[in-house]
Amino acid sequence: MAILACKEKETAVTKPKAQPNVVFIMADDHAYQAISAYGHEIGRIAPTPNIDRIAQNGAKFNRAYVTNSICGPSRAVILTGKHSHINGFRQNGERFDGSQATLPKYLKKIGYQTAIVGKWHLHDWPQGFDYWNILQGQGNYYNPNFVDNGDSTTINGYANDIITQKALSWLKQKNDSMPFFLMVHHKAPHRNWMPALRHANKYDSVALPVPETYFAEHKGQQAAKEQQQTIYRDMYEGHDLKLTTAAGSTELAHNPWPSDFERMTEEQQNAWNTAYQPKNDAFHNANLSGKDLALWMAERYLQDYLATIASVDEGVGDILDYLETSGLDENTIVIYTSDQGFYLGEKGWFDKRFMYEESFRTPLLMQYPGVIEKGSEIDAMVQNLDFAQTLLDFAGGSEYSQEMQGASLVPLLTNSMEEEDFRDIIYYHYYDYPAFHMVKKHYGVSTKRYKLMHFYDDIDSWEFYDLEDDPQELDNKINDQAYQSIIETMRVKLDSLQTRYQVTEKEFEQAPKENVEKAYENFRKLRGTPLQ
Ligand code: SGN
Ligand code: CA
Repeated sequence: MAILACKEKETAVTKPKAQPNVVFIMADDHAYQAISAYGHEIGRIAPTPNIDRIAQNGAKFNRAYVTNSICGPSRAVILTGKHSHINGFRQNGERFDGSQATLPKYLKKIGYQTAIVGKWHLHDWPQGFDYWNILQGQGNYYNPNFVDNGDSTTINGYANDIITQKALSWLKQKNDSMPFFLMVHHKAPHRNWMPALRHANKYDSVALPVPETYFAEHKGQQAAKEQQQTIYRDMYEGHDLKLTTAAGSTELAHNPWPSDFERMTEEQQNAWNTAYQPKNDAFHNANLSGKDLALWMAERYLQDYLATIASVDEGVGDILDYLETSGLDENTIVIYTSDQGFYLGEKGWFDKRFMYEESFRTPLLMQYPGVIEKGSEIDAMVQNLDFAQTLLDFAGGSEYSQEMQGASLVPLLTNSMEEEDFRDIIYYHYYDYPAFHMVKKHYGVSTKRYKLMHFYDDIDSWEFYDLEDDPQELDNKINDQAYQSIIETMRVKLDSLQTRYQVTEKEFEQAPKENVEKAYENFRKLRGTPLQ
């Protein structure tokens, strides 16, 4: 149980050591496209050198997926190792039943001290943590409210910096005679993408790549046609794009939730205006419309989104530095992930929710010196469902995984299993409708090559993709004769996974029609009149 501060860094890859510490760092809505270790074009312009250190020190999962691409549900899956319909938290806004068995509770049983700082978003106080200090609700970028073991306080500063500081303070005062599990949950890069003041102009002078599919028409994709997360249609000019009403003015354009800006101190507001006013004035003077305006919106969105990540990356660097200088790194597993993926303009979108690749996938990097080979890459299909079992396995508590629905990733991480022998198909189920962005309920299965999805509730629409021929998922082949036999095989696999995971009829219920109508009305009002 003691911390192994051994200095034999170069030891060959071996069996897991006894009771490693765990630092689990999770961002909110961090697309893998925006992590340079993943090799996307964006990473060359906006590198994440500290997050990449984890990939260099350990493993990069190239096919990590979630089971339900939305915040609260993803967090509940991570804590329980069970699908949403089993842990009971299917959509945002529900209350997590904190009395159920969770990873931190099991880790405590086997001798760990446990802590969480940052975003929680499960609408109940955390259970199973010796220390918790969480953002109230979604949290704000500037001067956020934190709830510290029950007491709420506003802390001046920038959310990601405060979260890193809280994590470091806890690490410095923890009990050194016990192994620990620390969850560090960042606010960024969640909407409305407000960068730290020091990063507010970071990407102003570079052209960020707008995806080829930015003006996609969603042919044969009814749910994609009916969503409300299209950058050039659904973003709020003031709140999301930080635009002002006119050149020379600092008054924000359309913004249904002024509190994000109003809570800034006068000094912060002045610094913000100094950073944004020249670029906003230039926008007004350019008088853009049509496609040029849509492209400008993508640029502004990407600039802000990536600038919020800069502070997360710095925070990861501070934590890694601390682990290294204290010698703790030798016996500490460090994980970097996100609660789901995100759209950076692909298909015209921001947000997540869909089972299409960008939001279905999530970044996953893991280091554990001497156990996980440096610079390794894992192509097996893994899910956030597997995290709890993996950590229990490393910690010597796998007897507590019996009722969990994932699989331990330890054999993959220690090279004791061929990737082909891991699972070859994964299950997905999204429920959050009607809700923000009006993405229809859907479920489906995916192998590395094929994906079958069914959108339901007030539509009934099947989609099928051959990811090898059509990685951008533009060409729905559900009615293509050439694919009928593989589609049939995928339907059988879908049925058998639903049986295996105990999905019952209850999961396919429709939302009351009046709730859907009310939601459409509410979002129409919130939207106001878009720029043309
Ligand atoms: C907020 C956002 C939505 C986002 C949800 C869920 N609007 O409501 O765009 O989809 O959170 O995000 S905001 O303008 O108020 O930020 S999640 O990460 O919590 O699932
Ligand atoms: Ca999220």
